[in-house]
Amino acid sequence: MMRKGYIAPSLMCVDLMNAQRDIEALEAVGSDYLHIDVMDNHFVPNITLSTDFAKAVKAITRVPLDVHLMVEDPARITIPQLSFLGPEDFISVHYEAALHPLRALSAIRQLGCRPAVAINPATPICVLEDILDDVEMVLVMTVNPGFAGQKLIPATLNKIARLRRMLDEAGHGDVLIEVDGNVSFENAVKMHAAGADVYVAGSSSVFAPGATLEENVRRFRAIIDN
Ligand code: S6P
Ligand code: MG
Repeated sequence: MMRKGYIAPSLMCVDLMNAQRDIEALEAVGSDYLHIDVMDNHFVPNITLSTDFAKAVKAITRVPLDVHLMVEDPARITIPQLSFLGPEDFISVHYEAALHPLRALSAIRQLGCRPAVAINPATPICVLEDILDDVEMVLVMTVNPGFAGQKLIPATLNKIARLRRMLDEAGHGDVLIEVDGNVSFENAVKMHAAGADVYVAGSSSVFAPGATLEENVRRFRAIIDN
């Protein structure tokens, strides 16, 4: 049985000089989450959006936020800086970036937000086995983290399917699977078939040129809703 899909446009791809206009358009057309990439130029070789940006977005939208932390030692400074988030918002930490992933996940829970763990394409799903009680979502990177506009790593499709099976068999069927990286209209079909729930939509779908944000969101939703 196909599960309901949720769309999470990636704000790293908005026109920064018109961020509020784009966020309002994404809200009006019914985005389920707004995905915010926070990087530190150490865990990944880039710097994009910040916790301050997330705070500014939170002030102008009712859409839940999905804050993806690509920072080393996230519990030290970054998670406490997100204390303005609410119970509807996700914060994800990378398994590879937290020396003590369970400590970081419990810091998210203590903040009153929804904890999620993210894994790089090269990280096997078996490392999640002892974390599943502590997460509401697993974010599967389908490209190496750091940049928009990359190509899907094909092996990650099978990984989504194996993770779905692992979650169901472990009695954690309620844990969502999020996919992030080159989630194009074409790749979303395959990710949906593999069992993904939350789709980070960036330059290869919702922000693709040639159509409006509204048209692209509608086209995307038709794929993940069927
Ligand atoms: C990448 C980041 C992502 C990107 C998204 C962009 O490190 O975590 O959330 O913003 O992947 O989408 P696309 O379609 O350009 O790959
Ligand atoms: Mg991301």
